[in-house]
Amino acid sequence: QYQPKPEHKFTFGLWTVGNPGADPFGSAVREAISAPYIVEKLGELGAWGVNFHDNDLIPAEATPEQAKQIKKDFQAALDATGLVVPMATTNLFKDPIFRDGAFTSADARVRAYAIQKTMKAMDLGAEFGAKTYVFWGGREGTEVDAGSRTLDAMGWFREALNFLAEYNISQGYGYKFALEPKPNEPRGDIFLPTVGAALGFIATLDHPEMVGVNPEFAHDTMAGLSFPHALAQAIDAKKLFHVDLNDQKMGRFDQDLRFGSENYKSAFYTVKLLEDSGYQGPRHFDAHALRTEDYDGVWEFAKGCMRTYLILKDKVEQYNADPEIQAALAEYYVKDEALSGLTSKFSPENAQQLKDTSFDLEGIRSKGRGLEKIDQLTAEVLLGVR
Ligand code: GCO
Ligand code: MN
Ligand code: MN
Repeated sequence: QYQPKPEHKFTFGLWTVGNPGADPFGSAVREAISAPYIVEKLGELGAWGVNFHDNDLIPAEATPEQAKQIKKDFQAALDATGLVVPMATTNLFKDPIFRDGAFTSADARVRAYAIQKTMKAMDLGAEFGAKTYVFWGGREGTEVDAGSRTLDAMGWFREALNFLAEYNISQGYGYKFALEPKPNEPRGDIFLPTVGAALGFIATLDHPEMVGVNPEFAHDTMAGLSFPHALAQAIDAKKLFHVDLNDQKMGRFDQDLRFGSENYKSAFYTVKLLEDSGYQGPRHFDAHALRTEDYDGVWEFAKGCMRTYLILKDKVEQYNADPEIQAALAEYYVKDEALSGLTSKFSPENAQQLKDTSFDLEGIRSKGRGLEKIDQLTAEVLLGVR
């Protein structure tokens, strides 16, 4: 039970399990491991796929011959394990050239280079069959709002995405783009900090149908926002093109904790939204093992992300089938067919009838909503006593 299988669509980035554990105060604690080895291990653990930034696979300094060999070895590992590459992305944050932004740099040369690098990274992703292309604007932000860059940046970001959308079409890659919002870190303030901000921006692009979001659990949680709320908005907008699962304590530095390790209830509602909505995309874990760990700990971490997801999926089924919970929910969702008929669509007649309706305001006001009971029942499902 709770054994991950490819049909569960669990994916990891090369940069997640391959993270050597360096932080701003300390050096790496684990030696680097190769992409084919990561693929082999993920295959053993039951993952479905693996994702990469261009430079996770091909180091920036690799010669064309080296790049060719790396791709050959990686493909061989994919063939041997059956793992797929559903998503690819660009590293637009490590190189010092991106110190003040990539697509939104105030330097036109940097903006052009960022687009060039992304086109090449899209070529690489397409070689391995990736269908989702993620844009995480890690360096797209500021510490200092000089001149009118805060406003200009929106235009530059739009220009870059419009350019790359046309490139996608001209190459026939069929990518869906997924913008990944984050409020801060590494920049003091990152542009398009929330799912809602990204959705608003997408509507201004030349190809809004091609572009959705990649919400991440930790990013909303860091800022004290609710991840399930952000996820729900993305689902409602039909813009959930990808999802980054992990965990995080609120108000901390970016922790990228094992999925479900910290906020059990939010993790439960995350899985519930993904499963109940029929989301078909990858369940991607954008997290890494604690710096305290060696590679045994890394593989425990990877297993743990998937196992907790499956346990919570089971809990969702249990919750959805629990008669007492469903009865409490039926009371919570007060139905009134006649009123809903009036409000579901405007007409002058409906408006008039609604104006003429009298409500039992005191009766409605004085009745509690029953949420203490629902929440306790939810807690008991999660705590395993129901
Ligand atoms: C972060 C981000 C990244 C992106 C990755 C893929 O907080 O560092 O979540 O891990 O998801 O670059 O675009
Ligand atoms: Mn993150
Ligand atoms: Mn992420």
